[in-house]
Amino acid sequence: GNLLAGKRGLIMGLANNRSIAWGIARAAADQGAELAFTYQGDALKKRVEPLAKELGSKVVLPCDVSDAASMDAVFAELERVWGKLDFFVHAIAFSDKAELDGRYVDTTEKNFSQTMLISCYSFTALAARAEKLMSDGGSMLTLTYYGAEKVMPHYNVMGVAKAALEASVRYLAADLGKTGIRVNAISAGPIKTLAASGIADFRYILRWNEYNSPLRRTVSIEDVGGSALYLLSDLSGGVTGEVLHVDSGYHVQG
Ligand code: 0WD
Repeated sequence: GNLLAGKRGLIMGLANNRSIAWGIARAAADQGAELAFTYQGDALKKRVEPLAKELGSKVVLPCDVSDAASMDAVFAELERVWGKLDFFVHAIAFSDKAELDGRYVDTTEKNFSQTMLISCYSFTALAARAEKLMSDGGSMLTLTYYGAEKVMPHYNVMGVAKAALEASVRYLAADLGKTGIRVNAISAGPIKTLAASGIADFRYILRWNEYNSPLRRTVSIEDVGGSALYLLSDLSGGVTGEVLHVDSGYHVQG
């Protein structure tokens, strides 16, 4: 297909071939997009580089979103090599594993701030930088979870951060719409990735979703990739500020 032919996109949050970012990147590359990737720290470099190469990407850069200079460096390099950007995907979240268990009320100030910074503020910080490369419009996409809307077991402070992230999607959409930039989120059902392995009882959560969603199955990174294609391409030209549930319909029933 060629839904994204001629478009250049930045994918952030690829950790390995089970990452949601990988499902989105593969779908985008399949539709003709030219991609750049970032990885967090040297440990992930050796995992991300071969994956990027597999999709023909020549731009693979380090980025820690808790460091402003590191984000600046990414966009300076994209400006140098591409001059413009058509889309970017933010598939990044972090919280202290110890707090994805027990009670939300026991959250520490330190982990609350860190979770909000990396899982919520970073999307806004990156949007501000990406805007400068999107003078002819563009599409920005982040990943969220139902724990933003309803209390979900063990999601705790991450649910609070995702609620703030979903609100920031709406405010960013309002700010950036005048220049044709669209800002949306996908609320994905649970998928067994590296980040998810930090959540206690995750296997049980997967099974619960399988039994209690209209489609009677969990979703895959390919499901998320397919829906991302719609939001990243001109097919969704009239859509902004939206949170699209890719969760086998769990949110209407669960
Ligand atoms: O069930 C799931 N897996 C769901 C995930 C359901 C609904 C939403 N999501 C969201 C996550 O909250 C996240 O926002 O999707 C996004 C992608 O998550 P993923 O694909 O499940 O997880 P993973 O493959 O682990 O990638 C997330 C990556 C990190 O990996 P690890 O596991 O090493 O933390 O986010 C990156 C990192 O590569 N990351 C950072 N990148 C730059 N700077 C930072 C940072 N400070 N912190 C984490």
